Amino acid sequence: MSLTVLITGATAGFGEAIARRFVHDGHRVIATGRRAERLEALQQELGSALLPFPLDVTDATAAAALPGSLPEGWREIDVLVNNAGLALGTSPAYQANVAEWDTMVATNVSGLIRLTHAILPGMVERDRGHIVNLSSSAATYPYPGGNVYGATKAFVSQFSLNLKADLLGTGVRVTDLEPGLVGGSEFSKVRFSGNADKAAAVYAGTTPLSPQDIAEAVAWVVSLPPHVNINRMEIMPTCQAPGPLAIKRRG
Ligand code: NDP
Ligand code: 8X3
Repeated sequence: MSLTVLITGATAGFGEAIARRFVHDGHRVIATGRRAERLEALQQELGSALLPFPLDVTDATAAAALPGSLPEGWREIDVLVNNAGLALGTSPAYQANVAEWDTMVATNVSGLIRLTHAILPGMVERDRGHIVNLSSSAATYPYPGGNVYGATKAFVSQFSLNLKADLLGTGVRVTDLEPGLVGGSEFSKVRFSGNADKAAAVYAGTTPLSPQDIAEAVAWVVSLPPHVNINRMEIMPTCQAPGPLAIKRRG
């Protein structure tokens, strides 16, 4: 069965890989993000199964207008992949830039809930659908400089579980995906304001997960029979593990 899949943040990284994967699997994709030219390029590559639809998730009016603002024939969304998100900076909380905190909250939290709010009623009405939220291992495991980024992802994970509670008795599924270290996307470049050396250092000497690995996980949870719901999935590269609690010793 061919699904209609709306992906936020499909101009790069995971979102772009997820778009490619769903189109190759025979589904239709509404690819969103702010960089319209990248969405157009993706359509050139993948053809008419992909609809480029520029959308800034922090634009509350545009989010509320969905899915009514989509072209006829694209309004019944089967899968919403809430992927758009970002981390900005790694400063400790007492030195952080509050404008960067605001941007992370506006994108990772407010953007995600507004998209969900716009699309969920149609899914409930049709009694089927699937919301896949991109959280992070940072939702569970804190690290120095993660502060607001980690907190936004903890919100995403808890929101996902609470959505599932509200949707009990409907056919709508919710999955919270919590990846650890993933390379091959723009995530670290964005986090370090375009500093390529700092971004590359994050992955030095590692074999991180790839955006294709994340696309594989999303494709798998969505492909399961309708009575199966993966609530949350934590996925890390083999070279990563949660660490022991830190202890600061005197002297
Ligand atoms: P990228 O930076 O490669 O991609 C982020 C995407 O989000 C881009 O397509 C960007 O599109 C979009 N985006 C950012 N802000 C907005 C906005 N205001 N409105 C619409 N789209 C927006 O990052 P990744 O692919 O690595 O990350 C994807 C998701 O996965 C994020 O939520 C991230 O937090 C999460 N994640 C990433 C991990 C990693 O190690 N890479 C690990 C765990 C989770 P555009 O700029 O064109 O709008
Ligand atoms: C991205 C993974 O460890 O940089 O969510 O927070 S991490």
